[in-house]
Parts: sequence; C-alpha cells; structure tokens
Amino acid sequence: MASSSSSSSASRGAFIVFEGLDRCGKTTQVSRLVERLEKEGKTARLQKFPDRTTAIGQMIDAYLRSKADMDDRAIHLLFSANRWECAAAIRRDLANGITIIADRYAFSGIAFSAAKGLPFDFCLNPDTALPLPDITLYLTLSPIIASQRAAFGEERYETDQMQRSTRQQFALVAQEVVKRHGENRWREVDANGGIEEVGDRIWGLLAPLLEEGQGGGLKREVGELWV
Ligand code: DGP
Repeated sequence: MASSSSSSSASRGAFIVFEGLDRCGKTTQVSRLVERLEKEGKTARLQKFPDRTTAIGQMIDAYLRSKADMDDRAIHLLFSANRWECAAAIRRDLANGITIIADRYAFSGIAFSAAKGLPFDFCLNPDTALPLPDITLYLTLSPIIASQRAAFGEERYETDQMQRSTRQQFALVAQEVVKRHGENRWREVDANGGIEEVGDRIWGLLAPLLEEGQGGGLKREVGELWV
C-alpha cells in the first residue's frame, strides 16, 4: 500500500489520462494498464469519467442513455462538476504515491460538447485549474472499425456524424494542450491492431514517465489544467 503521508524523498504518483472516440478500445487498455502497473509493484487507481456512481454522475448517466433530456450547456457543466467532485481525491492520491489512470477527462468534455456546437471557450473554461495530467494518450482508431464494434450506437453520442465532429474537435483540443502545456503532455496512439500490440505501444510511450517516477523525478507539484 502507498504510505498515507508524502515524505520529501517519495515521488508522487503519475496522472495518466486516456482519451479517444467511442469504442476505440480505451476502457480495455485502461484496465490492462492498471493491472500491469500493479504487477510491477506500483499502486494504481482507475478513475472513470463520467463517474456514474455519484449523484451528478447518475444524472449524466440518464442523459447519455437518453432517459432524460437536458440543455446542452447545463449537461456540459454537470460533466465538469463531475470532474471537480473527484479533483481533491485525485490530488490526494497522487501526493500519496498512487498513480491515477483516468478513462476520459476534460478533453472529452470540450470535444463532445463543442461537436454539438457550443463555443470552444465555453467548453474549456469550467475545467480550468483541475489537476493537470502528466500525459494524455489519445487513442486513434479507424471510425469504420469503431462503429462496427459491439454496443456502438447504444448511447446518445454514438452516431457517425457526432463521432466525426468530435474527432475534429479533439484535433483542436490537442493543439490547445500542446500550446499551453507542451508537446510531452499529449501523445497519439494508433489503436488499430490486437489488444496486446496496442498495450505494448502504450507501455512504450509511458516508460519515460514511469521511470521518472521511479527515480524520484515526479516530485514536481501536480499542475493546474489550462493555467
Ligand atoms: P464512456 O463512459 O467512456 O463511454 O463515455 C460516455 C460518453 O460521454 C461518451 O460518448 C463521451 C461522452 N463524454 C464524456 N465526457 C464528456 C464531457 O465532459 N462532456 C460531454 N458533452 N460528453 C462527454
């Protein structure tokens, strides 16, 4: 177990985010990564966004499953509130040496809401100052393959048109991350191929960050998103 206090010699956990369009294989890769990290002796915690277990998350869940309708701006702010209600726990766990692997984050927030036509800045602003991920891995998969995967189409945003516009918005989000936080914070991963093959690509991209942690290099404070 990670110690409950962070001594000056201990490095903090890494904050790793996975992003991508629906059915890109993200959820599978996220769980495999948590298992692999634990096998290597690290404590890791999976944080899924939206976190559908909270009261806010249940409202989001009803919206996504088309059981409830909501104004576009109102649902956008609920997605953001859902991240804010988890922010303190993320900071606390990182300080205690736990690596956090997030399945989606604020970048989905912008890409999916802007794809519906909301102004980019309106979509970005509510998440300002959330914990800044050390790295975001953006999984790219042929849209045809994604739309043929099981369960595609079950939820509100799973239409070809919505996925196409969201992909365009993700490209703008990537530019914004690189401009504000540097190019090491955003990496594209080709998600075409077998589960193990994609997993090895991911592991290869994360190695420098994880080695930095092992050497005590992750002592720098967790930053603030967009600040
Ligand atoms: P998932 O549980 O990973 O299948 O994601 C649920 C859906 O919600 C998916 O279509 C992406 C979308 N989504 C995730 N986060 C946000 C957000 O912050 N804002 C909006 N508008 N959509 C989001």
